[in-house]
Amino acid sequence: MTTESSLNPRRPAAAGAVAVGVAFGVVELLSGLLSTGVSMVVAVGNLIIDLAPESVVRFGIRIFGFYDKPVLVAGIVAAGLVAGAAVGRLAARHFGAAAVAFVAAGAIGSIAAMQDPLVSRVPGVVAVWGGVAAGLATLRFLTSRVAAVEQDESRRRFLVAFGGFAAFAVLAATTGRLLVGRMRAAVSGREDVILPGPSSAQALPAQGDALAVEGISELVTPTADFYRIDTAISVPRVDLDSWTLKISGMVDRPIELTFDDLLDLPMVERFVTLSCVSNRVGGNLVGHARWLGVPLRDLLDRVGVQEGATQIVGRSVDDFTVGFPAEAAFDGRQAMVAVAMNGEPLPFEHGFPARLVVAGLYGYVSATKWLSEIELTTWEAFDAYWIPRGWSKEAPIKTQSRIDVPRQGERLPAGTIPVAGVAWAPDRGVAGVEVQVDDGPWIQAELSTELSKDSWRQWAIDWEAAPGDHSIKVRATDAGGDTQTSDITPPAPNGATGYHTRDVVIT
Ligand SMILES: Nc1nc2c(c(=O)[nH]1)N[C@H]1C(S)=C(S)[C@@H](COP(=O)(O)O)O[C@H]1N2
Ligand SMILES: [Mo]
Repeated sequence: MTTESSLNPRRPAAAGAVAVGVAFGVVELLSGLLSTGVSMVVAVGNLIIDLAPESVVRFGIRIFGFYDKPVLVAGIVAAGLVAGAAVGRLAARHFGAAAVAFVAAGAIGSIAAMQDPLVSRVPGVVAVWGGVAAGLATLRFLTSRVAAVEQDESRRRFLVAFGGFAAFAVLAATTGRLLVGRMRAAVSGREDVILPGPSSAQALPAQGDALAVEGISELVTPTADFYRIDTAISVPRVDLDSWTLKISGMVDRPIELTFDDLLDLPMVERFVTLSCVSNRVGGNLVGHARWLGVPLRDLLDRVGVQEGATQIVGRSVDDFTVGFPAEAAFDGRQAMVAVAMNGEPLPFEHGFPARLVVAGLYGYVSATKWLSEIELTTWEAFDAYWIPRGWSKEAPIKTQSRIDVPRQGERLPAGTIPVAGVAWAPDRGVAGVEVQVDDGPWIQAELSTELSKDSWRQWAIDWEAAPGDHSIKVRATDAGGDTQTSDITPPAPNGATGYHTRDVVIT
């Protein structure tokens, strides 16, 4: 006689987990076949990020850094499989209850698909319910096998069925991922972009503009080394054929430009330092690149900004938003809709086909990647993405300096040691950098040529190092004569302050 208690409890759990695996696999496969746009697991991840309190999101970014999104995706899959094991046990007794759990998961997936701006809704929802159906069918089948008597024969059959479904799940998911990836790469049109020349460009750095110190940050950050920060789990691959840039809101003549329209406008090319507000003192969430784009002012003059418009809102294809004072487009600073970075069309990670670059403002209030709309409104009428999450609405980049060499804790022989790094104060300009060793005097460092007020400058000194433990500090002064503050504050809510310090051992 077979009773529940005589069953191997691992079988129902395994059946439930593999049924969820099949559901994931079929959702991914259908996502690829139906061209939903992004993986539904990613869509669920986006939903979680949207619903999670800001502190949790920040915590994830801090702990997992660049891997925060892959970790989230892996976590969703793992949680699904664990929940599946529980549902499998339930199914052995009440299949109806297990079915309800699957339907509930399908409902969450559908909500994620509906609210994710990068998902085509109908295919997304069809993929989700296709996965639910496949998962339930798998569970039904395996549950009937589980109920068979504990014999070698039944065990073997269960294992064969289990292994078959597991292999199918992995194959379906992999195929789906490949299809999604291929489709997104093919449709973007990025390879075919021919960049126009700028009507006004800053001279490229000449030999001798940069300081020759081993280990110092390059004068212009290579694109591949440029930091990347955004809320996107999978980088949007915008299709140029359907992409437009709207300029809307408090303007006299709203327009909608195609990428070709944008490229037909006069372009400028400028060096601008971009920094993330989350950059810690001495951190590397800052970079200096050459940006080609249309001045924001030119675009706004075309549409005619109305009296009383005090805020410029930048929206991206994935619904991320920034907001900054409208003044920034007209006060003479560099502010542009950029289409190229260091002479190449924007990489997908950095906002292809177009992004905002506004000198002197932290990225979270200004630098919208995958830009889809520029809206003129009032300062009071709208708070952009990070503002309700506790970050300041006004966010000028603070003057900062960083020691690149020597490294923290490095042991070096006594003698002449180069101490070097970079300093930035966009859009004011860096006027001077000073270095202090232990309690010694502040020593003026040599500076690289100033490419622009928005550029970072390299700095260096030759330090005559005597044996012992030493602490090296750096501070910069902007062109207005303001020296960065020694007060130590964290990145939240509007940028870290304090002097970057490195400890070294001289032997
Ligand atoms: N669409 C979109 N644009 C965005 C963000 C984002 O999350 N989504 N993050 C902003 C932030 S916080 C920063 S610091 C810069 C970083 O630009 P980068 O990744 O090209 O270095 O992009 C900004 N633009
Ligand atoms: Mo940022």
